[in-house]
Amino acid sequence: MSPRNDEKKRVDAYIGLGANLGHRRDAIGRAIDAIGALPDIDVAAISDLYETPARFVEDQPDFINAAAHLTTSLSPHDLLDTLLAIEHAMGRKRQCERLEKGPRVIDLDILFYADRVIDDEGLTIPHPDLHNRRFVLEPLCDIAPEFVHPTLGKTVALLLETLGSASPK
Ligand code: PH2
Ligand code: MG
Ligand code: MG
Repeated sequence: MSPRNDEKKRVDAYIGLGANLGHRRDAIGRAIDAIGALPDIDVAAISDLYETPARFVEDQPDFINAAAHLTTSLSPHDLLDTLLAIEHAMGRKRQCERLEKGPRVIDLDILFYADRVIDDEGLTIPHPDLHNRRFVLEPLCDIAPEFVHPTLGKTVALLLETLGSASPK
C-alpha cells in the first residue's frame, strides 16, 4: 500500500451480520476474520451473537445475527464492494428477487458509515429498515448505544426502546 493510502483518514462504520444456513456461528466468525485481515479495515468491536427467528420470509431457519464496529479508509462504495466480495467468497449465492430475503450463508449489511446519508442505486446508508429490525438494533445496541441515527436523530438505544413490544422479533 502506498504511504498516501496509509495516511487516509479512517471513519467509523457499523455493519450487521446474519447467517441462517450451515455453520452459522462459524460463518459470522469467518466473516469477521476476513474483514479484519484487510489492510483498509480494522474491527474495533463485535456484539454478542443473537439467535433470532427469521423475519419477512418466515419459512426459513433461524438466524444468528451480530453487529460490528469497523474503522476504515475505504469509501462507502468500496466498503460495500469489499463486503459483497467476502459474501461471495464464503459461498453466498445471489438468488432471484423472490428469495431476496431468503436463506443465506452470510449477509453483511452496512448500517451506518459515519454520519453520511447516501441514497444511490445499490447503496442506501443508513440501512433503510434498520430502525424497524430488532435483529439489527439489539446487537448494534451492544456496541453503539449512543450512536445517533443521522436522519432519525435518535440514538440506537432509543430506537431499540421505541421498537418496544411493537415488533416481537
Ligand atoms: N435478514 C433478512 C430477512 N430476515 N431475519 C432475521 N432474524 N435476521 C436477518 O438477518 C434477516 C431476517 C434479509 O436480509
Ligand atoms: Mg440483510
Ligand atoms: Mg445484504
